[in-house]
Amino acid sequence: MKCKKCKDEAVLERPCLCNRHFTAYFEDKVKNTIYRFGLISKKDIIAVGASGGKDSTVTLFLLKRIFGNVHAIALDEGISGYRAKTLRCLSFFCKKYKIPLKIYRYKKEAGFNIDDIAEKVSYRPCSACGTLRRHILNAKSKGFTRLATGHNLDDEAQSIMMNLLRGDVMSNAKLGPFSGISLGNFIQRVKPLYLCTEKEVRLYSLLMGLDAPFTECTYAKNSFRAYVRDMLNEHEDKHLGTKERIVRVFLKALPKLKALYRQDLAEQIFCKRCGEPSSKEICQACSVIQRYSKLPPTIYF
Ligand code: Q46
Ligand code: ZN
Ligand code: ZN
Repeated sequence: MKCKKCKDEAVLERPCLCNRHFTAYFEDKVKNTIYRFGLISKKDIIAVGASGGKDSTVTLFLLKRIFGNVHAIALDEGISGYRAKTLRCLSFFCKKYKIPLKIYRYKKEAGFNIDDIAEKVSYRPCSACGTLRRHILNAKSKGFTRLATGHNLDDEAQSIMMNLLRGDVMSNAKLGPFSGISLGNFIQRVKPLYLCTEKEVRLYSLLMGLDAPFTECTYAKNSFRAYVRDMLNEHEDKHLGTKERIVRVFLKALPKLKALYRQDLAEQIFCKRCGEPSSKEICQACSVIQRYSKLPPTIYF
């Protein structure tokens, strides 16, 4: 396979580009996404929700290059055999590129590790884990004007389909490159890799020698997301461009979806326990903390 621009050996089939042209194509795509959707401006104080994985590491790397000043915020959920490794890589990366890094631990912020609750309940801990992640990231992003995440096109196509399959259309109104609820105490979340496929992000990370591990959380196996991901990948193999089409059509419908749910999304009060914005008297994160703190201690025989 030869690059369609210079006839050098191609590193990617679609689009068919060599190392040099792919790198330029990828970086242009990210910059265009930022400018097209107005995700970040020079005045912004940027935090990146980093995990040490390839997506958030590529996001950190490119935002540092484009805007010069970025901070990394990482969470340690307390998942053995997984998070320690990615956080080690992240610390190394941040040191190398002189990016300030703050790590917050669930154990300290919520009082328990995800492993602690996983061994006491028969269901997957992902819902509790995700609720705490959103909550802690929002609470620790005070002082920043943007929270960038590493979500790519594959992630977005999966989220759109997952919400549709659940019949939860309102959650789709919170998606998009400029996502979440841009109100009050919620930090604005942005997704610079929104139009980049997972394959492109992985290749860019490899070509730039970013050394981000491609590991997956132990609890991700057999999850609903993994099911939708496999389904979309299978469809993509047979019908090239499926995921891109889902996201492009979704982007056309998004303004109408946001308008439809504007009222519901705007309704926010402040949690009686933690003071963070919430749609109920006690926010979801505080309810999670309350529920899991009451679990009996594990008895080892
Ligand atoms: S980290 Fe947490 Fe994920 Fe692991 S426990 Fe589930 S939500 S799968 S992205
Ligand atoms: Zn080329
Ligand atoms: Zn709360």
